[in-house]
Amino acid sequence: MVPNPPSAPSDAQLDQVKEAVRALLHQPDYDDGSAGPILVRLAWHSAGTYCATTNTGGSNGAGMRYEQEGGDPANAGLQHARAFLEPIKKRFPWITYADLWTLAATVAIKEMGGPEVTWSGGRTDFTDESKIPPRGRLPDAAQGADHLRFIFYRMGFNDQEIVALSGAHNLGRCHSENSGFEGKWVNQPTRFSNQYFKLLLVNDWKKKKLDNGLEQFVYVDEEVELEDNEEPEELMMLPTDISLLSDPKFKIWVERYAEDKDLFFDHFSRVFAKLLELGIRRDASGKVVNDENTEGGYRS
Ligand code: ZEM
Repeated sequence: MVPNPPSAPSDAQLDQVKEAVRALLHQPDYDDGSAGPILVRLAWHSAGTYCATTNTGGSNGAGMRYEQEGGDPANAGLQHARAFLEPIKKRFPWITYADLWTLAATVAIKEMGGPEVTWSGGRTDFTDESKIPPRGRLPDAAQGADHLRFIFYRMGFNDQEIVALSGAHNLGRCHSENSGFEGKWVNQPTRFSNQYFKLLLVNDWKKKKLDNGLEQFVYVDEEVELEDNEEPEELMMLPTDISLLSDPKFKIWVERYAEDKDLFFDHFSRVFAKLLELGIRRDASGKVVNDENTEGGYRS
C-alpha cells in the first residue's frame, strides 16, 4: 500500500526553503566560492536518466541516495552537492529530496544571475531501489554529436534544446578527481551568462592530452582583464562541447545564443524547467499523478 502522501507545502514554506538555499550558496572554501554550479549539476543528473520510451528514470525518486545511482562514476562529486543540502532537509523534513534537489538548482541559477525557472513540487523519494534506472544513461564527454543526440533524444529533447542545455557549462568546472577532465569553461564560472557560446566561437581551441589519457580542448582568453600579478588562465571545452561547432544544426544555435543573451536565457529557462519535469506526470491542476514510476505526490 502506498502511504498517505503529505499535503502540498504552502508558498510560504517553499519560500523558507529557497531562502535557506540562497544562504548556503556562498562557500568561500569550496571551488570558485559557490555551491551553485554543483547544485545545478545535481538537479541535471537527477533528471537526465529519463527514458521517454520506457518512462523510467527522471527527477522523481532521488535515487542518488542509494549506491546504485549515487556511486555511479558519472555522479562522482555530487556527494558534495547532496551534503550542502542535507542541513536544509533536516530543517524542513516535509520536502522530499527529489523536490529539494531540483528546487535548489533553480534558486542557484537565479542567484548566479540567470533566468527564473518555473518549478513545481510533488516529487517523491523512492523507498524501493528496484526503481532506480540502470547506469550508463548520462552523456559521455569524450564523445561527439551523434552521442549527444542519442542521449538527449532519449529524454525527448531536440537539437535546439541540446545546445541550450549545454549552455549550463557557463557554470562551474571539471575536476580531475571526478570526471578526469580539468578546468573551467569561462573566466567567471559562478556567473550565469552566454559567455560559453561566445568562447566556443573563438575557434582557437587546441586539443590537449591529459596525463590520464583523456583529451580536452584548451584556450587562453587574452582579452580578459587581469589583476596586476594574475596569470592568464587556461579555459577548457569537452569534446562534446566542441562537437556543437562541428555539427551545422547545433552550430546555428551556438551562434544565436552567442549573439543574443536574452534568447539564450529564455530558451534555457524553458528547457531547464522541462528537464526538471522529466519522469513526472501531472493532472490538469498540476498535481502529480501516481503510476508505477511515481510512488506518491502530494494529497490535494
Ligand atoms: Zn555538465 N559536465 N555535461 N551539464 N555540468 C560537467 C560539469 C558540469 C557533460 C559532462 O560530461 C560534464 C550538462 C550537460 C553535459 C553542469 C551542468 C550540465 C563535467 C565535469 C562533465 C565531465 C564534472 C567534474 O569533473 O566535476 C556532458 C557530456 C554533457 C552533455 C551535453 C547539462 C545539460 C547541464 C545542466 C543543464 C554543471 C553546472 C557542471 C559544473 C559542476 C561543478 O562541480 O562545478
